Amino acid sequence: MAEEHTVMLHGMWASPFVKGVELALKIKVITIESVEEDLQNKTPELLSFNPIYKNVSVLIHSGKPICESLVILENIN
Ligand SMILES: N[C@@H](CCC(=O)N[C@@H](CS)C(=O)NCC(=O)O)C(=O)O
Repeated sequence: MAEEHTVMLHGMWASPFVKGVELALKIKVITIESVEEDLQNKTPELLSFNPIYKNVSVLIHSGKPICESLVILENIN
């Protein structure tokens, strides 16, 4: 049951897009599980959640992915 409400963020430490999302999540006190992506060798999960652009950040909430940092920020607020 708890897994259904898990918030996961596929990111990469140097990405400014990911930094913005992480900051917003921190401000909102939303606990996340981070998945660090190697952009030269992306996880199958990232490729299936964001099959067109294949980039970070991707937030997964209750198993549903949200791509694009600005869309994620809108959903957090
Ligand atoms: N418009 C996207 C841009 C994200 C983006 O460009 N992410 C880069 C890292 S900073 C990325 O994942 N690059 C991997 C690639 O293009 O293969 C957003 O706002 O989330």
